[in-house]
Amino acid sequence: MTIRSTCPYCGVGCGVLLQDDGAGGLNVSGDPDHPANRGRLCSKASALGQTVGHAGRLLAPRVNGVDTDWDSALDRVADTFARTIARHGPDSVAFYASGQMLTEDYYVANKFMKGFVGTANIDTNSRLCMASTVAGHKRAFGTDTVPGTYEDLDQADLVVLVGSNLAWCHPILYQRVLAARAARGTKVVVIDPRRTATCDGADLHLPLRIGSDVALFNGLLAAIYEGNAVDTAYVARTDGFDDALTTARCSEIEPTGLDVETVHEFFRLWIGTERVVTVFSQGVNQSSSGTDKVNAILNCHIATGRIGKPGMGPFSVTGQPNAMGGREVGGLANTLACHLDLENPAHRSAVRKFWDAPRIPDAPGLKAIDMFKAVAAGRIKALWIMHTNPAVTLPDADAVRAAIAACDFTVVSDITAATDTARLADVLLPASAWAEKSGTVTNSDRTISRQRAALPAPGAARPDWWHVTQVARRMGFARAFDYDSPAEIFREHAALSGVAGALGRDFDISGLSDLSDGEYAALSPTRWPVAAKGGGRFFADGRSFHDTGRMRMIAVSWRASAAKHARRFPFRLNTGRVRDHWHTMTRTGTSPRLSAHIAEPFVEIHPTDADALGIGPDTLAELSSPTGTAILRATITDAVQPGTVFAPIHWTGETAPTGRIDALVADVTDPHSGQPDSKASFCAVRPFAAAWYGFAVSSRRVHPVSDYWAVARSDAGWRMELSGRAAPTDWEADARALFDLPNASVQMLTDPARGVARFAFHDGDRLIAALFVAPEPVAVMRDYLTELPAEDVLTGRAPADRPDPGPILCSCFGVGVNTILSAIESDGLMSVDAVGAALSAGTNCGSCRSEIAALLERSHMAEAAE
Ligand SMILES: Nc1nc2c(c(=O)[nH]1)N[C@H]1C(S)=C(S)[C@@H](COP(=O)(O)OP(=O)(O)OC[C@H]3O[C@@H](n4cnc5c(=O)[nH]c(N)nc54)[C@H](O)[C@@H]3O)O[C@H]1N2
Ligand SMILES: Nc1nc2c(c(=O)[nH]1)N[C@H]1C(S)=C(S)[C@@H](COP(=O)(O)OP(=O)(O)OC[C@H]3O[C@@H](n4cnc5c(=O)[nH]c(N)nc54)[C@H](O)[C@@H]3O)O[C@H]1N2
Ligand code: SF4
Ligand SMILES: [Mo]
Repeated sequence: MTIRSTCPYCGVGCGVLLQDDGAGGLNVSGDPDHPANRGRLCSKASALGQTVGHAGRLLAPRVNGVDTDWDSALDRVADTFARTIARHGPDSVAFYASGQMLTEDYYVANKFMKGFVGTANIDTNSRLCMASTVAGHKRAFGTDTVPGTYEDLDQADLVVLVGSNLAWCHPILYQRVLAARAARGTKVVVIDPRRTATCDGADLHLPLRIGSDVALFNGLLAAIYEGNAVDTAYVARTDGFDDALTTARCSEIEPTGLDVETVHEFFRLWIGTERVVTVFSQGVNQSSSGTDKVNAILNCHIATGRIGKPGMGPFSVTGQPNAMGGREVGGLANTLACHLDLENPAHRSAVRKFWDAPRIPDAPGLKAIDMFKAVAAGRIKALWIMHTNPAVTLPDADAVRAAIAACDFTVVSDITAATDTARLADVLLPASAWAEKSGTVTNSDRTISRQRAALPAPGAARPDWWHVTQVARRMGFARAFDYDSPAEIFREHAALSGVAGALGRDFDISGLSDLSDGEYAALSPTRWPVAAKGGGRFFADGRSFHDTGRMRMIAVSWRASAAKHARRFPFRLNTGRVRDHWHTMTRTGTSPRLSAHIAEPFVEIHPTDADALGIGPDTLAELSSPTGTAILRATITDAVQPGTVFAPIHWTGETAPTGRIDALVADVTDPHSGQPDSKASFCAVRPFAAAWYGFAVSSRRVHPVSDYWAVARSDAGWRMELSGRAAPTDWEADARALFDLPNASVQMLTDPARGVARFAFHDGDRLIAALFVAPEPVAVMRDYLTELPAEDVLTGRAPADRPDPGPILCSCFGVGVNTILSAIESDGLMSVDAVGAALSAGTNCGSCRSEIAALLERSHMAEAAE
């Protein structure tokens, strides 16, 4: 049987087909009928089948570290919350939710806190993700609504990607853009301080200075005016044009650091192309001027009337699978359900009446950063964290970790038994994972898709909505939380959106409020507005959801960021994502295929800086900031600008404890949205004083204790990178302790004078663990050794007839960099398609095509130089 569902990763919201693999797992393929992906999948989704096993799953409720039954755990949560509220008032408790929760989970969590506990202290990790867009949209449109649809990307003649690494973070949308480029010659411009994989398919890259987007888009607005490109009829229906333009015309391009020619080329292209979509993501949102950046972009589209029409518009792409659904249910501390406003008395009273709720707070609650500060200060005494890992992903993460640890009472609902956050919980509630539960999610273009259970939940795991309703019932709210299925919750949410619609709000899916259970089960992807006119786009007519009915342009100015630490911490730390991992890797980290692309945390440093600091390739670098430290592998590359470094966000206390990058990130926030600036912290960089480096493979998971370690899954077990400040006196004893193999037979090769040692442990003929140590970064064939081979272990090299594939680039077919490079050279391959024809690389999901293109370029440049 084939079950249609939705990919649980990014906000593109691709449809997947799930089939029983006959061994308790799933075969996952793309749904050819889903409008987001039409059958395609990226590398992460192609490996979903490898992530549905039960290893590492939380299987039973746990109170104070001891497994227990549901009744005891739920009673404990309900009693403690009720007691805390009775003693200290409703604002002494808080809920931290997630844009990965299903709409039904999210709706009941929000109803529970705002309607029945009576506090607005519910916020979500979308505060770290979409909050600036929400605030920017509301300022311009009077509602948080994405004007366009994915079809606009197919129909555009110019796609501008601002602070978006679309090739890695929204791969299927990137494939759509590349398809449009092939079909109609769509031009692609990337605006990013870093040269990313996305730039490989672009016509123009603007490597602006971090944080300077407002200056660039103000320049564009002034150029639109000077180039007579203003749509005067459209602008006549808006407010704020004169102020916005005056401010923009006083603005300088200089803060961007870009050369004038490149900037003018971009302006000419943008102004001269009617069908332009400006896509933006975290390089825009995660900034101390995030909301202003959003409005600077919206201003240009409003001024030209290029909004809500085929092939044109500003387009905020959502990160998490249900970031959009979270905005619909009002999951933020300053919003109410169904695009209603918490601070609007009429909205409040309509929702209160609909819910038959005792009270709804009239002031916004604590936003994420302030919420955890209140936890640290002891003002929040009971905290419930659901479907997110804040001990890793919030800025100033060491302080957040300490705050959670010190909180009187913390509940964590998760699928994973050991995360940095779960380890701090008083009560752990086991959740059903995506393939085991039912509900809906809304993607970046407002399409609501069903997630459908295909596997039974293991152990005692139950869906998140059930966790909330069970606690709510125990706290005396039985009638309001009397749901038995997600379908019931969905119908109520849809009905409430009708109330919102009657109050003039745009989010109205009341047409779905009388779906039968069967119709809900069969619901096919549905874009709202449900009664769609104009292709399901908004704002082409210039009407907004402000009381005046008029759009607003907002005067915004570039502000230099406060550089109070610049002397001691001279580098700017930019952070973001890699292609094959999802956030804190609790799911992608269980897939050997996805772990093969990048197996450890790294920092990109410009060659000039690396030289000046004495940091060599593949050595380790130590980063520090006013809040924390990190040790990361140095990747020396001119993809980053001098004076800046880039590090990924994915590593945790479980996978690489010195790679927790948010320990370094300052909790600076945008004044309008409260979103943290995760892309521009101040830090210092220096070489890590390594006395030794190690590489290890093992058939079993081990828990190293060295100053630096990073562990990753491989097909045969686990692989590890290690390093320390002081070399041990007895390598063999240390190796045995590392692998917990006190008595296994060992082959070794040591040269104490050179500081080199190699050990291979066997169980009979089978290699079960090996360790390679050297005073410099260990040069062995890692991808060969991770297979736990039978031969040539201590040499660290594959036999001559088995060339080392190198780091895996194409994760679908397991094709490595070396294999691709040697095929390019020996067969004279000239194109990505030729590489695909020869090796299959890049022919399935296509996520690695831009990296293959970069290898081709590198190889041909090297040839030309010879
Ligand atoms: N593979 C993968 N895909 C994902 C995710 C994942 O974890 N892994 N997570 C999902 C989620 S939740 C999100 S929010 C999205 C994020 O998707 P993206 O926003 O595309 O990803 P990031 O890597 O966070 O940041 C994007 C870029 O912003 C750039 N940037 C930094 N500062 C500035 C600036 O001042 N101006 C400009 N113009 N650019 C700047 C960075 O160099 C970076 O390349 O990805 C989603 N997709
Ligand atoms: N420096 C820096 N920091 C960042 C960012 C950045 O770019 N730079 N990006 C920010 C952004 S945009 C985001 S979205 C956040 C993401 O950060 P988080 O949301 O904290 O990261 P995840 O790893 O997605 O956490 C999801 C958790 O939910 C669990 N889980 C999985 N499925 C289920 C389920 O069905 N139910 C329940 N209850 N639990 C489940 C997982 O095991 C995991 O522990 O990080 C933010 N932090
Ligand atoms: S682009 Fe990839 S990760 Fe995102 S929804 Fe589609 S298949 Fe999933
Ligand atoms: Mo995100």
